[in-house]
Amino acid sequence: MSRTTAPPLTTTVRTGPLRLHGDLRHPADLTVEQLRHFSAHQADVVFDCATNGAQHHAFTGPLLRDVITRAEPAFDVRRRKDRSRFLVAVFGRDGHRAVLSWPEIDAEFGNAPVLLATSLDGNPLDAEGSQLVVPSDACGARYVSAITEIWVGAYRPTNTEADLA
Ligand SMILES: Nc1nc2c(c(=O)[nH]1)N[C@H]1C(S)=C(S)[C@@H](COP(=O)(O)O)O[C@H]1N2
Ligand SMILES: [Mo]
Repeated sequence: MSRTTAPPLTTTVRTGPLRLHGDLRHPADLTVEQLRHFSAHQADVVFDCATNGAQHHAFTGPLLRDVITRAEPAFDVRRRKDRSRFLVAVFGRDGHRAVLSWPEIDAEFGNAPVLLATSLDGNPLDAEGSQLVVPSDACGARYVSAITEIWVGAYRPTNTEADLA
């Protein structure tokens, strides 16, 4: 039988959970609802956008540090020089991506209060996906929205003496 009416259009594309993976003992797929199980923080931020000028937003969500810590990065938590090797890459659904370093958000290093937002200006982000919030950034490029993936891993130089040690 041929189709006589068009299928209903979906206006909201619901994202899948955010994939947290890499050098982690407990990689996880996390929904925005699951991010609400972590203790929530707020950030009132202003950042500059190259195309739209100054943007002012209020975000709520857990600290990126707390979410990654739950997944247990494969470093020795007692050793600062082990923790200092780790990178964090954040990917958006449209291909936009940004990197942070673990020491940037580690309490004993930069201690930056970077969030994984569950709401933006009071609106829940369940349909859109979480957004990275980097309050210490002057520009908006690392405020990656509609996050699909976060990779955590150690930087590994090749063919150096340190690598062989
Ligand atoms: N997924 C995704 N997130 C993104 C971008 C993008 O292109 N894709 N652009 C960034 C840039 S350059 C800015 S300035 C802010 C803009 O945020 P706003 O639209 O809430 O003002 O989003 C950031 N997050
Ligand atoms: Mo921007």
